[in-house]
Amino acid sequence: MKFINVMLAGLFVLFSAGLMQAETNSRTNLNLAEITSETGEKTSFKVYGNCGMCENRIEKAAKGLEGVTSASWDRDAEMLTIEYNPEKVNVMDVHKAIAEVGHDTKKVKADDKTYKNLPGCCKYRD
Ligand SMILES: [Cu+2]
Repeated sequence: MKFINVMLAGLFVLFSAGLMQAETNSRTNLNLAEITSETGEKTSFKVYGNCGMCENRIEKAAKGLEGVTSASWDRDAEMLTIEYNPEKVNVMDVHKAIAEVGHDTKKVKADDKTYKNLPGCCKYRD
């Protein structure tokens, strides 16, 4: 009988330890999620373009970079808004990636050859 009590006590200790461990894990995950959202930054800058095709091209180029979590280009204002993790990507890389697909940004100009290959409706320079 005494033996069974010891066994039960032992099981109880193991069980409690398991629960505490599980709680610690979920707390750690929560903290990581908080840190990630705290380091996420948002910024907007000028990106030249015309149409819906431009919008897709610009957003795709920005989102193609690791660390960029969202990208939205406003056709009327010709402004791109991105959310990104500054530990993984810097904004200058985003400017470069967009210029590489043919769109001038406030800081980086697309080269003429790439620009000439854009569809007619996307030619934004005059
Ligand atoms: Cu276009």
